Amino acid sequence: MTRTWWKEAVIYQVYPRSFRDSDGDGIGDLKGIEEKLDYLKELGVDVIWLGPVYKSPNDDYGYDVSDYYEIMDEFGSMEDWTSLCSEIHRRGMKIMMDIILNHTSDEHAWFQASKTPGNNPYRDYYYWREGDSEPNNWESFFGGSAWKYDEEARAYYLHLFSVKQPDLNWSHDVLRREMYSMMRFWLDKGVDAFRLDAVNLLVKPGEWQDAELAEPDHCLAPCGHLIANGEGIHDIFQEMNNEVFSRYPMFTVAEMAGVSAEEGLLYTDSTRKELDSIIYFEHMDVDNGPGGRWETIPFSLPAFKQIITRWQLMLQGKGWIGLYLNNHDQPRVVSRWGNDSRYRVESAKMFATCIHMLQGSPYIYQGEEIGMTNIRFDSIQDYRDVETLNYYRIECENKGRSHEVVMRDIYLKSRDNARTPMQWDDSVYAGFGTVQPWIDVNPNYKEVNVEKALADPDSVLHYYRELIRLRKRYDVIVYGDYSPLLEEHSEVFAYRRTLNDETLLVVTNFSEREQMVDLGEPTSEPSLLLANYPPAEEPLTALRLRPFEARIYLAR
Ligand code: ISL
Repeated sequence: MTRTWWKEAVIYQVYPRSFRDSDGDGIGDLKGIEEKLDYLKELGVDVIWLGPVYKSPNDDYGYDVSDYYEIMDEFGSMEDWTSLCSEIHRRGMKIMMDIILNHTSDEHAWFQASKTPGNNPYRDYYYWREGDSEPNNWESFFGGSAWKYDEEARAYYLHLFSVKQPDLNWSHDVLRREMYSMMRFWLDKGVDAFRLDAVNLLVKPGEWQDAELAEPDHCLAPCGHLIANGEGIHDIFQEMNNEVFSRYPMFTVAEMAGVSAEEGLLYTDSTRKELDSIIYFEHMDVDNGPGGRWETIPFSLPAFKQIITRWQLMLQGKGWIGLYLNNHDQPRVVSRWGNDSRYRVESAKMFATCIHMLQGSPYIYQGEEIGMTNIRFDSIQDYRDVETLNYYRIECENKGRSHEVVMRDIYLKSRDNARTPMQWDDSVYAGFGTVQPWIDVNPNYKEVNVEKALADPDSVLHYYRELIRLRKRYDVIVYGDYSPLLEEHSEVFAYRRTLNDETLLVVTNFSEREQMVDLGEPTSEPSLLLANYPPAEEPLTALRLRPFEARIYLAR
């Protein structure tokens, strides 16, 4: 067992726009994050992942970068960033930057320059295609065609995400070098880690063949399977590693939709010198129907367990993953697969237990640690996310579906579920700021907020602190081998972790009903390390699990 700092780390994701507004413009900012660093330190997290803070017209809230070397006006200045970075370091924490490589904003100087037809050094930074019609039938992740015609350029450009996010051409040597020096710029400023956005899409196929639209992939746009993990992608990461990552004491986590465990191993196998770890999507796609992510089918625990187990076993001893159930693109898991009314606290703690005890580095998305829930706005006017707004327009206006029916999908899956302001206290605007925020606060803020959670020893927040404390104390949580238990059970997820003479038993009830389970005769007397209910005296052979109950046992 070789100790690796980032394997031991817990990462906290800040969505800067919604974390804390310090200057009264309704938008979160860098100074606001700095104000809350003691809170994060006390929670026990090691790394703060900062969502994109670069200059951006905010079509996709920072994921459309118009200048990689400047800070977005709404968030503050480069001085504010430097101060935040040093305050994070002063508290013994580290900073992870979100790096967007697949596309820029259409307002980026490169894209503007690339429009001039003819002999132009920037033309091939993007995918421009001349002709009378779109080069193929590809659709974007955010709905509608993946091609847009530009009058000035007299050509179509490719955008896998919004029309304001043109895809960069990674086969272009000069462009790649530009990107490597941009990454070194941030590392030279003291950044400790990168979260690499959507990077398994970097390579596009040499031919622009049509996609099979009748069979959309569960999580990718209908063209996604033609693009994801394209030929030559590993060469790019080996080059990037050599040019950038290997020169710094840093770590990388790659966000990749449409990746199998086999492919995940290729990307993160430490001997291949590409990426350190991966955030995969397969387990989050179990409730997506054949029509894609807006079509919701019931959650299946057996399917979920199979995916988790496949990844755990595939990467064991070789690669590494980021563990998560929440982020800024996903609805809140307590509302999605738990029960956000009667069992909000129990189910939030249960999901946290299940995720934090697996092998990998756990990610906590802001507000998850207090059990924040999904949002339901009556009017589409109150939504802000480009993907959600496009979906509403296409479904209602183009396909003629009713407002009520489309809103049902949006309540379940909109990314805005996770983007409402952080709930700090029960004052007006939940302590996020002093004026109406850019997106409305969840009305449950009087009940669900940090101040209240700090004062309640049984809160979700105190439970997260315990989980993190356990991770720092028992190596088995970080380095132990994984083996599944009760594989056939449809309501209970249980597994074992082992390292030398330490064994951890984790048992989680994913249902609202009581479950009787037999974990087998223990080899030694197990002790209960943590549970989300008062302890019950039962042998491991006859556990009676209450709704959403979670327990962690240690045996030596
Ligand atoms: O979340 C998804 C669909 O809602 C995914 O398809 C997601 O868009 C994809 O995995 C990439 O996500 C990342 O890049 C996007 C950005 O909008 C997301 O917020 C980001 O996490 C484009 O930069």
